[in-house]
Amino acid sequence: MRNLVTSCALVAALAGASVAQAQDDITITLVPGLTTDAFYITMNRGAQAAADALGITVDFQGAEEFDPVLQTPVLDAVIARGPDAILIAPTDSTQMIEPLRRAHENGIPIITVDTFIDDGQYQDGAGDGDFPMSYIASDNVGGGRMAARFMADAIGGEGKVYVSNVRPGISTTDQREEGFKAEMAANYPDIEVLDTQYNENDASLAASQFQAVMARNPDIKGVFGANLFSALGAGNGVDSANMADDVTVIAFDAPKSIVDNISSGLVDAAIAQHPAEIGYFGVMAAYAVLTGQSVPVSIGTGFTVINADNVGDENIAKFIYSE
Ligand code: T6T
Repeated sequence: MRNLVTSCALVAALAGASVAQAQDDITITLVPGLTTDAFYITMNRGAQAAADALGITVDFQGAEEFDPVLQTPVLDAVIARGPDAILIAPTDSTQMIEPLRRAHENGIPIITVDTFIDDGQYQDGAGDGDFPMSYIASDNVGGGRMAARFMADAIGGEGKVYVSNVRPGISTTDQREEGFKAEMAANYPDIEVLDTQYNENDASLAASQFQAVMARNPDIKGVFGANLFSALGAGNGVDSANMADDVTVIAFDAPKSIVDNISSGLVDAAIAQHPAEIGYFGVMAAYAVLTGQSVPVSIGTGFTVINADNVGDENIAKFIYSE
């Protein structure tokens, strides 16, 4: 009996050693929407935590702007290096299909994080971009609906508001706007949603757009900034116009700068995504694919709403994005 136990332990130890060896060789590349955005920096933190837990390597390779023209050559260079899997936040739901097909045709499993390609419903036999294994992200339509409810409450259910957004074609921000408008149309008939202002992910442009909208609509009541730079810019625009007491800003995303603007009263609420969770489960899903497990075709991650009531709570600190 003792010998059997000993030999079982030995077999287990050897098996463990060979798994550890194989894990040492696994490299997953995370391609963010852009490298300098606190959202993706935080996602990488979660990805590294999963890599450490698994004993594998995750590297982070991206462009400096959120732009499919810049993301494509980065992706091509990643494909040429041949990682075991790619996690990517595609910067355009249509334009990134063909570049990602090249990775797929090279036998590299793909998981999209944050944003999706095509319709985001993968592995269902429909659409040109059906090949990624999984999509791990916030519920962006639901988040847009949440933003609309916070906005409506803050402005007393009536008045003019608009969405400050990046550009059409980005799955996440398109869905946030869709959810925001759907919630307003369904439940708040006295709120008028003005034309969306597209800022190309440029906070300075988002700030000057607020001034222009206010010049045309002096009775403007609120702005929904549909991502970090849109929200930061909208807040700065409201601040420069000295309108913080009259205009509600609801932010998507929660870098320190936006959280500081909640403390100062400039931003009313921030819908913090959980980017570290997206990165962590992205790596876990890729590892599952690489080790022959099946994976969910989509994994939804959560939100934490930060406002004046909870901004000082110690439990909130972990949801503020890393920079
Ligand atoms: O809002 C995030 C991300 O979810 C979106 O896809 C692009 O913008 C951010 O990275 C924030 O800048």
